[in-house]
Amino acid sequence: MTRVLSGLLLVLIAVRAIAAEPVGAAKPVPAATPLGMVWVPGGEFWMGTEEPSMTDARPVHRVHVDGFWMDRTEVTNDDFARFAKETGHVTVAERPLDPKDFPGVPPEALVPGSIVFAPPPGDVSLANHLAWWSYVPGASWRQPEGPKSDLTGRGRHPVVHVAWEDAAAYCNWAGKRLPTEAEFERAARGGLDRKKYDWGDELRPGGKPQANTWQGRFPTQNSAEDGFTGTAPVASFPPNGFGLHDLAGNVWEWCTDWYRPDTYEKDAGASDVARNPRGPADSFDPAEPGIPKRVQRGGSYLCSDSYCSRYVPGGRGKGATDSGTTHVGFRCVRDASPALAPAAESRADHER
Ligand SMILES: [Ca+2]
Ligand SMILES: [Cu+2]
Repeated sequence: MTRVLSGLLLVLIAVRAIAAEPVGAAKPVPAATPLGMVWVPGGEFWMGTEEPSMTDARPVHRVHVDGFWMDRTEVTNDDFARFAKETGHVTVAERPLDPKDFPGVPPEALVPGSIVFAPPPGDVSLANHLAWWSYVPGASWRQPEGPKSDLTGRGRHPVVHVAWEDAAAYCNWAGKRLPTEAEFERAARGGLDRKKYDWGDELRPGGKPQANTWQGRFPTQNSAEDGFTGTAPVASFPPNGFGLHDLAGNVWEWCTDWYRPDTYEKDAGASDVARNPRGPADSFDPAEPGIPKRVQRGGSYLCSDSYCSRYVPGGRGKGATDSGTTHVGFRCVRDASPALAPAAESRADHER
């Protein structure tokens, strides 16, 4: 049951801020804005975090990304429903399971489904993520908690239970693509430099929660001080400096890059500034070798400072490409067409 186990990797990690320094100057916004998208100016920034426990996000290194358009919010259930209706797309979680992929599992047990979060009845070891994740037959984006659930009242919530290829297919249909990991972090930082959070150094400025995460004792007590125990309708929280919502918390978001823990080391060693990095050529997660994984970013409503604080802008996540869960979604980006590209971003800058 690789699909079940491979989506379960959440690592206990905390983060600390590091000293600030100015980032590359913001570029002007092109005139014609695609519907529902926001311009993320190209430039250089410090990518990663020096947090010692977050070994795969080190070292902090210089990265340049070209400007691009990004969806202002995560893709919603309403959005995804339009796509599924128009294209007939059947998500990975809805497809029959191939017995070849699950040797030793009896055929009657091969029921399509997905991985659902369920708080355990009592305290459990935070090392045992199987205590709060379970494979639920029939769970999919249409029925996020299984056959007895549906999307009533959740049209504006982010779509969940999407595998990487479902997300990529949606973006392709929309004339867009998934972001690279570097693009996601550039966007998440909102023009700020090496801040602890997407919005600054303070978790709750003025006492106001800035993202949908977990308050209370994970995974048994969710006090929902931010107003939400599960996913929240997109844009329920203030936008960051670029006008983008929920790049921290709510749901993890798929990126294009393959996941490897040594990507940053290699990028940092190869040049002073990594330009438009697209990730390694293949995937390797020492915790689950042999399971191809892509990067996920932004953390989710299950992130808490006591368990997993990888919703911070430098934090990295990963997921088996064929697995979605109750807290994995996505959004799309689009390249600037040459006609729309800001004049200030010169050819020379692009091609260096
Ligand atoms: Ca919450
Ligand atoms: Cu987390």
